[in-house]
This record gives sequence, C-alpha cells and structure tokens, in this order.
Amino acid sequence: MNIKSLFVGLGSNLDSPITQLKKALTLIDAQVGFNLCTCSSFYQSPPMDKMDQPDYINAVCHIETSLPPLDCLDCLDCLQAIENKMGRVRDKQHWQARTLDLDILLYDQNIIKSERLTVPHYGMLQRSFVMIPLLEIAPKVKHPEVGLLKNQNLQNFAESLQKVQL
Ligand code: A4P
Ligand code: MG
Repeated sequence: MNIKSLFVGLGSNLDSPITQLKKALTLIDAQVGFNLCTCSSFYQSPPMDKMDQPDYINAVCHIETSLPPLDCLDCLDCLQAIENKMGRVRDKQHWQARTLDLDILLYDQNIIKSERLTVPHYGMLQRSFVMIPLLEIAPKVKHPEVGLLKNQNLQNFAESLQKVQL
C-alpha cells in the first residue's frame, strides 16, 4: 500500500475559531482516504502584517493518505471541500478573515510548483503559527529544500504565539 504523509496547517479567525478547527478535524477524520494521525495544540496569534482582523487560532495536523493513493491535487480538492462546507467565503481580497483555511504544508518530500499548488507551502518557514505546532507533532520532520526543520532558526518570528488551554 502506498501511504503518503501530509501535513496540513489549519487556521481560523471568524465565528468561534476553536470550534471551527475542532469541526474541521472531525471532517478530515471522516474523509475517505484520509487517516488523521495527530493534531498539535491550538495556538493564538494576531493576524500577520497587523491587519485589522480578529486574532487567529492555528494548528497543524498530520494525515496519512491511503488506498487508493491520493495525489496532492486530490488532497487539495478534499481540503477545499471541507473549507467550503465550513462556510468559507472567498473574494479577491488578499488574506481576508476566514472561518477556515487549510493549507498543505508538506506532502512527503515532494516539491510541487503548479498553477494550483505550491508545496512545501511558500510561507511556512517564516510563520511561527506553522513551525511551532508542526515541530510539536513532528520534531524530526524534514523539508525537501532545507532539510531538518528543527535546525531552522525559530527565534526571529514576527508574530507572538500563545498556546490555547482547551
Ligand atoms: N494553493 C497553492 N499552494 C497551496 C497549498 N500548499 N495549500 C492555492 C493550499 N492551497 C494552495 O488559497 C488560494 C489558492 O492557493 C488555492 O485556491 C490553492 O489553489 P486560499 O486558501 O483560497 O487563499 P488564502 O489562504 O487567502 O491565500 P494564501 O496566500 O494561501 O494565504 P495564507 O498563506 O493561507 O495566509 N495570520 C495568522 N496569525 N494566522 C494565519 O493563519 N493566515 C493568513 C492567510 C494571513 N494571516 C494569518 C494567517
Ligand atoms: Mg490558504
């Protein structure tokens, strides 16, 4: 069986973000072909670039995809269907507040640069709300371009991060 390892960043800053993330995890777990292995703690941080929006709740989960092997675009389709189910409204504005954002961070050690998909996620190395939960659940995880992520400098993040007590 060809099992692929998928790390997904979850984010929400609208309509009870903690509940949004919990519901999203239930939907991910219920998705045919997805096996939800683990999820990090939830973390709160202000929006990047000091945008005038509510704080975000973020987490990272680890999914294994199994029979039939889902390619990365299939995974994106599944994750976007979950975003839509959770009431995500998209307009052209960049970084608008959202009920749920699901970003593919890593897909095995694959590098994908296509019109719909950039994997590893373009911003992950610079974001505390991605790197800290990711390393919490996968301290030995590697990035195909920069190697072991725990060796990255984690001191210079712009956003301050607080673990949420659930
Ligand atoms: N796409 C390309 N690569 C990927 C990928 N690796 N994973 C494409 C998921 N999607 C990917 O995404 C736009 C398109 O990106 C998709 O249709 C897909 O084909 P989107 O989710 O509709 O748009 P977006 O999320 O608004 O854009 P973007 O640039 O992905 O924003 P980010 O990077 O998600 O950042 N502050 C805090 N504290 N916490 C946050 O989570 N998030 C954002 C949004 C801003 N500030 C934040 C946070
Ligand atoms: Mg996104």
